[in-house]
Amino acid sequence: MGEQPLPPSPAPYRPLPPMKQFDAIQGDITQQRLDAIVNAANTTLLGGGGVDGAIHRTAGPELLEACRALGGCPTGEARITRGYRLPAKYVIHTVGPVWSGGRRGEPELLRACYVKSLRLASERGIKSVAFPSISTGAYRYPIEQAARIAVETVREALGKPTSVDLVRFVCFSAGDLEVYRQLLGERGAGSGT
Ligand code: AR6
Repeated sequence: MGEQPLPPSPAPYRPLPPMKQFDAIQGDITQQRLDAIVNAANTTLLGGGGVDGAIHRTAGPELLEACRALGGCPTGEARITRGYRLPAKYVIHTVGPVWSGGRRGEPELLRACYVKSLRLASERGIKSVAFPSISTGAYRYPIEQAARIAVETVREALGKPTSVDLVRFVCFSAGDLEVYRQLLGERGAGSGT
């Protein structure tokens, strides 16, 4: 056999556009070492149970002090503080709607939580954000409907100019993770663009 022809010379190197991604895991959001974690707070911002309680316990009393200075937050809006003793640098506090059947603006308010949290993140140049399943605990929003809003809203936001290039949904239960995985799988495994 003669010599093999040389392979064609490689195409010139062109950097790919930045990949924006989202994924879902099961875990404790307080342990996430991302730029920011989102808190499912209440309008007082002064702490509570569920993920709010866990975040305040891990962040320490400085977080409560910082929240007190904010003077509350209306439903569907978001505020930002430092993360203090958390591995995350920032906490974005957002207030989800209490579920009362779905005809009192709950879907729009829940959507606004994701939109406004990501807007605040981008204003700070934050690159990675972890979300809990907002409103689906004490506020009783049905998980399938809430997760669909979460995934669709985040997918949309990552398609627009933003500093955020990773969004992680941190599910507390295996059942919630399954719901998110199904939704993420519907259009490719978590690619946001
Ligand atoms: N990491 C991730 N997810 C968690 C964690 C954790 N450490 N702990 C709980 N979850 P909830 P809401 C999940 O009730 O429905 C608070 O008292 C939980 O399993 O924390 O928005 C506030 O002060 C569920 O899937 O938030 C408000 O008064 C999800 O987080 C009220 O609850 C949200 O459940 C807000 O209710």
